Amino acid sequence: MSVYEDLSTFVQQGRVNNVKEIIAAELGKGTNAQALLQDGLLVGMAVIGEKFKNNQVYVPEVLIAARAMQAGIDVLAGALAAEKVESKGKVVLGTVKGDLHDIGKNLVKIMMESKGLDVIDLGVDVSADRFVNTAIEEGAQIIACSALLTTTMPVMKEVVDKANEKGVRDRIKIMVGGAPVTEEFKNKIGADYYSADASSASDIALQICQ
Ligand code: B1M
Repeated sequence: MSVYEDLSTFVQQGRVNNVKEIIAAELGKGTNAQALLQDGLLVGMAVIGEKFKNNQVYVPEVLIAARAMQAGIDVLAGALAAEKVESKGKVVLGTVKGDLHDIGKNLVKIMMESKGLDVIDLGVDVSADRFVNTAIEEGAQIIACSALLTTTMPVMKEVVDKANEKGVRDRIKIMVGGAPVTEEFKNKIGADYYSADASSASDIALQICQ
């Protein structure tokens, strides 16, 4: 089995220590961090996601797999992020109200920070008010919202409405993303940018701030 297959299997089995050990060893050998993420960790989580959909595994198994994946990302974080440079802009990031999924959001944070952006991470279950008020108070150029549930996507529209209400849409751009979110949905709610993955989200954020 390749190291990527091992990583995928250990994520599925929730074996935190094995995941951390493999990643640390591979980084030591100079293996590409993005490849360990894309071809190992994310593959394992995709398998679990598919099994969850088909009722072959349940929430506890998903949760332990998610912990193993997050542990792997934590070890990778240093390698994914470039050296901290002077701040190129400020982003207020979070997962929307009612939604507790944070692995993708955490990846977005790592990638944005690797581009020199200053990220204020509000965590999960973030209300529209909190997104907009924090962005105003902190002088952020971007609000970045993540949602993984179809039932929580409408909170993104609340963020757009709240920003309109406060009259800040000319200076604060709203980015949306997460598995169920699409370009079409972004257009429908009047947000500014959609991106399918963490890497393109960080590219767009950097363009906005430059
Ligand atoms: Co949940 N869950 N979950 N879950 N979970 C999904 C999302 C689901 C699709 C599974 C399924 O049925 N196949 C389904 C949603 C169905 C729907 O809405 N239509 C679902 C469900 C139903 C639920 C519960 C309701 C289950 C229950 O309790 N019965 C519950 C809800 C809890 C809540 O939030 N209120 C729940 C709970 C959980 C766990 C706690 C067990 C765990 C989360 C742990 C955690 O996040 N700390 C969990 C997990 C792990 C998943 C799956 C299996 C994996 C999600 C993940 O982390 N993927 C997921 C199935 C799936 O997505 N295939 C599922 C890896 C991550 C890197 O990808 O987050 O998509 P992702 O991020 C990507 C892109 O989307 C993008 O960048 C990343 C890649 O580079 N991206 C952005 C993300 N945010 C972005 C923001 C941007 C731009 C890009 O700009 C701002």
